Amino acid sequence: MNKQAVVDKILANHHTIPKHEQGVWFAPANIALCKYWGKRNTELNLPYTSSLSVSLGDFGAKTTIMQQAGTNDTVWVNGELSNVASVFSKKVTEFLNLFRFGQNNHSFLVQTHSTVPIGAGLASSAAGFAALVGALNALYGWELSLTELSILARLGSGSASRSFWKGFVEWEAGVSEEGMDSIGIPLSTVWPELRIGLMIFNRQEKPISSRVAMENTVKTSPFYAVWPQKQVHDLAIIKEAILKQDFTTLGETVESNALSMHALMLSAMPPILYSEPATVTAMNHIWQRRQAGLPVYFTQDAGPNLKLLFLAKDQDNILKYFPGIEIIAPFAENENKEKP
Ligand code: 2P0
Repeated sequence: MNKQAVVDKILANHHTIPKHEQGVWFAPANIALCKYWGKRNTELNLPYTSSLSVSLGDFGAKTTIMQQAGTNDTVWVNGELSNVASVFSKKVTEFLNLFRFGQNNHSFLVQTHSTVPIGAGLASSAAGFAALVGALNALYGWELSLTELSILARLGSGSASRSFWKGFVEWEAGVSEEGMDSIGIPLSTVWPELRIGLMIFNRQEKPISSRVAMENTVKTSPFYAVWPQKQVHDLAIIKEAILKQDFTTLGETVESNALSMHALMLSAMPPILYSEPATVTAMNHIWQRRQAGLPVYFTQDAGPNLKLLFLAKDQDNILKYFPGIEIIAPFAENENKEKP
């Protein structure tokens, strides 16, 4: 089954002409605590393993979409017109091709405001595709469930399937070939004291996309065969730690999960190394502080930046030892829907 067949199946008997003048949607970015790394189906972004994330509250993408005359889509990002030849515009246009319903006399005007640095391993594609799908749903008046939106957004980017809810979200790998069971599912547990600190060393576009890196890892790492077992193990522990609000177990497992994913990449041929010298220096700093009694852990995605995990009670100390980091309270009231 290809992407179009999945879209057509979900949208059977739904409007193919916009019901409204425009559609607007905000989607939070999300950080995986238990990572997604490797696809059993690269066309549909179906993963080998389930993963689990926490959404970043107000950090994300707000997208407005409308139809316009002419055949070329127009994509604005943070107030700037994106070049039609850019990788970003091409990705958006290619994804929108799934939603043209054979009507080629118009195109889309897309305006996205992202509070997440694009391409810096901070899940910008997750928020971006989730917001785009949400905005299409609003434009056409489909009234799809968040689960259905999660399936559609996954076709754009796997991690986008987790960006439809606040707080903790599991993306169930599913077993079906067409992926209708490969969906985001929110966890009911809230953990208001949990904090994420963004340690950003580099905001540049990453040299190798996670898509390509994932494929190369699966194909060439001699250790990939043990990754699914590690994931099943870590996911169970992380879910229980969340349920019991056991921060030490959560932090230890999250950090180990991220480091194992990066170890897999290092064992690929050719090797993939997202860490930079600043990343390694920061890791050592975190481990030293932890040894000195500060409960702080990290996770790392497909980029050199780190995300710290800590609790609200330690915020002053965290800021003392890690000055300049951006702190996110994932369970705080989300104000984004009111923002322009
Ligand atoms: C994650 N990452 O679980 C993992 C951990 C990065 C490291 O999902 O190919 O943009 O579009 O499905 O979702 C980043 O990869 O990949 C990612 P595609 P995606 O968050």
